[in-house]
Amino acid sequence: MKNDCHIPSKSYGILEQKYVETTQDALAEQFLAQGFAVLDVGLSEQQIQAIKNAFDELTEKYIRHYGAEKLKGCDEYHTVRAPLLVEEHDVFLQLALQPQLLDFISGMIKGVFILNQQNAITNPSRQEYNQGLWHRDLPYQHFVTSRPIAINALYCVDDFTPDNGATFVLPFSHLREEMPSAEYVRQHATQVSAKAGQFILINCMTYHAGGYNNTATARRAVNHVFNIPFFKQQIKIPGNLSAQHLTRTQRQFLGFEYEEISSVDAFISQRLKRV
Ligand SMILES: O=C(O)CCC(=O)C(=O)O
Repeated sequence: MKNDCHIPSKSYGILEQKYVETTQDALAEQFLAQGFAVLDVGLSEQQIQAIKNAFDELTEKYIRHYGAEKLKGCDEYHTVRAPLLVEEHDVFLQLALQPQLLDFISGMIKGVFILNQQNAITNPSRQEYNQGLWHRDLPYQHFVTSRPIAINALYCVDDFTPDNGATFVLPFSHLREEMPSAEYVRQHATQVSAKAGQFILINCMTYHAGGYNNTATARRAVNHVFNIPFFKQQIKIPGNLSAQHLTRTQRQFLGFEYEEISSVDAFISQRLKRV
């Protein structure tokens, strides 16, 4: 914790300085500079509890459906893929379409963006799991961009604490191409604590890893990767989700207007509709 009394407030020789007026501006500044931030979208206790319940019910059904041994065999035991596609658990779709979250993302990714993936992730009690390894969310990529092109919004189903394996990030690592050295990791890895109901926002090029959960209960989260529409979705959403009750903007966020065009004829007729 920084002691604010000792941070100098006066300066000299500065011609330009960024000013922030709102808490959203401050959050955006933190996110752009350090590659991560925590967003509170003001969910009620009831909503937070409904997500906890849906998480457990869906995880249980999913494991029963695919079989624990099969899921363990392909390292998928701690992840439920695309929960927003399960219509009876509407809370996951609502979470992905949370207006304050989408506002923040649209301030960071200029122009169009779509949801690439949503996963319900369990960080199990006192065990290793696949998200506990340093990675980028655009894995195997070693370029960096001057503006975010993909953002992970990790919803905290439970409080994230140092004891239960809150996510570690490497601040500023979205600005350099290579993975920083082991020494840098030891010195600068930062564990991000957050309350249930908040989102940990991570630039997808910021290296991060789930922490070790040294408590007796699992630590639950739902990740959302939003990106420019040039990257294909991990699991196709259009066609697997009914669009009937969605607004045009919601359909856009979910990728309905950015599917690959099947032929030149279809491309031309789509262009003609626009004129
Ligand atoms: O479970 C966590 O704390 C990290 C999740 C993660 O690494 C991811 O969503 O890419």
